Amino acid sequence: MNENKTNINWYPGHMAKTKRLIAENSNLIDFVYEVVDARMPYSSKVRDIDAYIKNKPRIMIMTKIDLCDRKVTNEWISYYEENGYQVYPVDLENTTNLQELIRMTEQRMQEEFQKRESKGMKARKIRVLVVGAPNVGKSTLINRLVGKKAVSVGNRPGVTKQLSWIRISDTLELLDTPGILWPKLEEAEVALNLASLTSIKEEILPIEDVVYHILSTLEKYYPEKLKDRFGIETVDEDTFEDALITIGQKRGCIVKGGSVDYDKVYAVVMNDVKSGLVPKITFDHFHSAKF
Ligand SMILES: Nc1nc2c(ncn2[C@@H]2O[C@H](COP(=O)(O)OP(=O)(O)OP(=O)(O)O)[C@@H](O)[C@H]2O)c(=O)[nH]1
Ligand SMILES: [Mg+2]
Repeated sequence: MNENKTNINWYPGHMAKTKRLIAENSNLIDFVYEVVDARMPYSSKVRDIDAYIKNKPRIMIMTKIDLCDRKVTNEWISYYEENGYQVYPVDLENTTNLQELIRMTEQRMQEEFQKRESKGMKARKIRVLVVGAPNVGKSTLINRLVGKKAVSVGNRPGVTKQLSWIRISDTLELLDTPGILWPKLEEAEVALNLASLTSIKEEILPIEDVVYHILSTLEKYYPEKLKDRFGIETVDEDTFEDALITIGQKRGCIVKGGSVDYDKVYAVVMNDVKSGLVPKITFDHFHSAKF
């Protein structure tokens, strides 16, 4: 997607551990919900996932549909469908009825269960691994399926700390897992998208780079939102400082003496995106992606 390489090597021990535990539980897993964020259907898709979920049947759950630019995200959905994925787009904020997803899962598993039955094996629940990058909505999905708060959620990466099985119904059991990434975030744009949309901890990348990325991505794809929300029209390396000053003045990020508090401006921009105050945006644009 981007020829720039980065040296970001943020792959904390707990992510490697999660992958190891998933591999160890592999025999217990029948099915996989691979969760990605609809605003970054490319950047938030865990790169090395096939290696440890093997050929298990899966559905790609595309969350945060309410926050994405549907036209652009639909191009990704078509792309994944053309490549054999079954995709389930969902707004977990406003959807409580996920019966269709349960039905799709049962349908895909039916053949397997018939095989089992014909071998005289006892019927059992379908065991589903829920896996994906940090903060994409894995635990929220589980809570919606159970119909109550069964696992912790929060709008920051790293909320789920351990694997846990949750019973959904007589036919379904889900394994919640901590968010994972992959060992080297080589594509700069991917790392910046993950940081912009709250899937990488804030302190991992320089915040001014992330804010620059947010503003310049808005300028590129959603200039009207850049104008409406932040009151600016252009952002490039020469005008970045001016843009920060404009935002700072507009949003009251001023220190004594009247100058702009840059840290506050960074926080304002990050928080606007994080809280969905700049809605209908998709940072991965299919036509500019280089696979
Ligand atoms: N608007 C919107 N917010 C969502 C949606 N799905 C999840 N969220 C929010 O995203 C945030 C993260 O949700 P979690 O379920 O904790 O994410 P997770 O993937 O379990 O994250 P980790 O456990 O940290 O890996 C929460 O604030 C959710 O309310 C969605 O479809 N739409
Ligand atoms: Mg979680």
